[in-house]
Amino acid sequence: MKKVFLFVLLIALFNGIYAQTDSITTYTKKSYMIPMRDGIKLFTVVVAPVQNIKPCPFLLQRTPYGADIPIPDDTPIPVGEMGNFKSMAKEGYIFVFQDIRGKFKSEGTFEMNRPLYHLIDKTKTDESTDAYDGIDWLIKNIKNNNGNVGISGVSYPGYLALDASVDPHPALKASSPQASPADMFLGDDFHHNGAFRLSYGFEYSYLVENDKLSNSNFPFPQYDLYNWYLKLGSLRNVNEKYFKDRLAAWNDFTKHPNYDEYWKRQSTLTYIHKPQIPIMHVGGYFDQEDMNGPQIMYQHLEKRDSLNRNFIVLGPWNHGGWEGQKGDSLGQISFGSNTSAWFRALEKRWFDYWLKGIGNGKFAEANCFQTGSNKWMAYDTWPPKNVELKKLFATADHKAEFTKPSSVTGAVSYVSDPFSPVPYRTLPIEATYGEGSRWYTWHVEDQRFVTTRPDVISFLMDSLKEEVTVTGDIMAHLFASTTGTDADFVVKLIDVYPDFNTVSKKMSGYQLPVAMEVIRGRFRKSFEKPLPLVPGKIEEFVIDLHNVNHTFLKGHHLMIQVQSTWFPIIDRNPQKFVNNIFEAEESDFIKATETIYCNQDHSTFIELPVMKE
Ligand code: PG9
Repeated sequence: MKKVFLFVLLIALFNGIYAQTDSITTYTKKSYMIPMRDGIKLFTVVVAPVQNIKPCPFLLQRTPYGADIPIPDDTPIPVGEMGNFKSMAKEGYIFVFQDIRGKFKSEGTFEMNRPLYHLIDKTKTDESTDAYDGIDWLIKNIKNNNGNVGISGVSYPGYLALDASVDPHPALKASSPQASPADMFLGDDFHHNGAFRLSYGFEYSYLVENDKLSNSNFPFPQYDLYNWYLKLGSLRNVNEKYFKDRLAAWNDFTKHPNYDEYWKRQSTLTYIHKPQIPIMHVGGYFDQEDMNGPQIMYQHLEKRDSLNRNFIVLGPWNHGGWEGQKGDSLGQISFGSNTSAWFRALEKRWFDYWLKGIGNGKFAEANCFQTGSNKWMAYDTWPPKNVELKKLFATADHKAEFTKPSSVTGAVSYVSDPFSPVPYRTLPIEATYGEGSRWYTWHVEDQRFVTTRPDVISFLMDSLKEEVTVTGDIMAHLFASTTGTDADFVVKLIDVYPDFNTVSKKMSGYQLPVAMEVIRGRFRKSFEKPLPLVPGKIEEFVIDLHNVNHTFLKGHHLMIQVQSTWFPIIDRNPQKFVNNIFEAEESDFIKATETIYCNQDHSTFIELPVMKE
């Protein structure tokens, strides 16, 4: 969730700061209730230049988080304090913020991730038709517009920007969905490879569905939630004790434990197949909410991008990390430059070209920051083709090597206990969006806090004699068995800094997770039809660790890490197969021994696209 623009604007107004500008100096706000085709009215804020200048395009953002700026209509807004939009504002844009159906001041009913109903039934409304109707009204009713509209947004608003690009209004000329989820069962906010994102799913459904008029934080009785979620026990207790069947989204999670029609019809992968207007997808390698969406949607649309309208930007960011922050570091990790300002300039060029005809319209297919070496790289295909696929194998003596293990029987085992799950980040686990939350940086957290646990196993490579750059999608192939009948596996690719890091001593030995992902074992063959694991049977688990662009520097080590709990971001797998984990009994939760195979016949490895010279 991000609401940086409004926040910066408000601070500016309360402080009475008025900035110097070269051209347009002042904007003003007006509010409207815009009618949709079914008569429902949506609350819309239009922030337009006061000066009578040449006609401007619109930049639209739609949101479930509250569009209003709590100042009276017609209050002058100084351009110098318009947050991320400052440089665009100076040259003339009309900024529009709209509450979606059923949220805050808009009429109608909210539906989380509303499917595109109009594709099947033309009489129905959805986020695409609402964007269309809003745009139609804006170009006809707001004076001094140039007839062109762009749409952007981060996360939910990014997903709304993507939806608006399906059957778009003819005035909608370009879009930039940023950190937009694609599929909520396979890889974004609520599940990853079928494993339920408990703390996020619980807290987010309360956030948006507890109250129409606010973003609600669940009133936890304690600060550190590791024990709170553990004591919660079976997920059936959520409704019994807290939500009382009141939250539609949570109820849907519990009723749809598999990848069924409910998930498919709201997946953007199901209904968006080609870019109908120019689209610039934006994502962060360390996005804790929607890392996968921008990557897979770009790849999905690229297959049918005959008119070259599909572009991608990937940066070293957490969720929306290019907004309101410099993007020069995340947690302890430094990126050496202001990556947000770099992106802002590109974003301005993007909309200036499509909406105002400024510039030459030449945009790199992919602008993907390279972490480790800390530089922006432009590619004409993404992922780039000049790579060699190399297998990094795990060995029975806890090493990682580029040569296949020769042993016949090598394997490593650990006991996974759902009553003592591995925390996904260092305690305290603050409420996701609560005070002091470190939710925003856990994707770069030093993994030494778990490396010594007996239920986390690591495979370390010797230190590198030459740097290795991994660019593109990385896949883990885990050969494993369990004594239970279901199991989760989390695989991480880690950059281990030298024992004595001369660049920054405090980073010595740091274990930076370059990529990590979970799979719920029952879904190894099909997300639609879960299957129990057979105790003792060796199976292959293929896990997509997503896109990276990272240089492992000379003297660093590559490390593979495997564990079977990641709590409470991922709910506890009972480890005994049950039909619906949301209805598991306490007695279904059992300890299990997991074995990872590292031998000739079953060799666990991560496949790395290594950049050729
Ligand atoms: N990650 C949030 C979200 C996006 C789309 C659907 C549900 C949740 C967000 O930050 O908006």
